[in-house]
Amino acid sequence: MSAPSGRVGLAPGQYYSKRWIYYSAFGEPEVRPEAWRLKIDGLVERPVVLTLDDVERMPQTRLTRDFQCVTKWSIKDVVWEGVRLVEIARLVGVKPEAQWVMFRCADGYTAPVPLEDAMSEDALIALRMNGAPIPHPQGYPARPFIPHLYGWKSAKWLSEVEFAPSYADGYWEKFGYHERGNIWEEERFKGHVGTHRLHRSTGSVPV
Ligand SMILES: Nc1nc2c(c(=O)[nH]1)N[C@H]1C(S)=C(S)[C@@H](COP(=O)(O)O)O[C@H]1N2
Ligand SMILES: [Mo]
Repeated sequence: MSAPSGRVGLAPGQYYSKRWIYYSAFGEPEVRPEAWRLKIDGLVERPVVLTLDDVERMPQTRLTRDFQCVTKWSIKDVVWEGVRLVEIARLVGVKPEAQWVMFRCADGYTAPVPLEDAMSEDALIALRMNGAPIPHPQGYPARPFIPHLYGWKSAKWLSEVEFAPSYADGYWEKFGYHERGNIWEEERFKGHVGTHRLHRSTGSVPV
């Protein structure tokens, strides 16, 4: 499966690192797999609330893609597995007025992405990284992953996918980070005068 742009690998202005840096702007929430739910709602014909079992039973896609944080570190060749966002969209029937997707998380973190980017063929709701369930500090049990967008759009501890008519800021966008965040266009900040601040980390581990 190819990226929509046909491009994979290290994006401009990035460097490969051996270490993930775990970010959690609101700390790490407690997540119990049996209590976890994923709401799919907003501009859809048939809103649903999915259990982890439900998501695991949907067709799974596996792909190898780099992860690229806007602060310039990238992790090479991460193996991602999960459900394609187009499958989720098909399940609920997205209305034609929908233009944006807002990801909402158990910790209160939010991240918007254009519908078009979320509907690219390699955009996933990931349940597994490198052959194992997503580790808790990295967003267990689910995080969206859209390879051509910066890592802040990969909202950890995902709890809701909302289809929306228009753009709204998420957590980082309020600090001046870009509406879309395309890695090939280096869409790091809105315009050129972002009032951005540095990410806060809770530690790092070797891959
Ligand atoms: N819930 C939540 N998701 C989040 C963040 C966060 O602070 N909270 N940080 C984002 C940022 S800026 C990046 S680069 C990645 C980092 O992923 P990692 O913690 O697995 O390294 O998570 C993204 N998703
Ligand atoms: Mo990031």
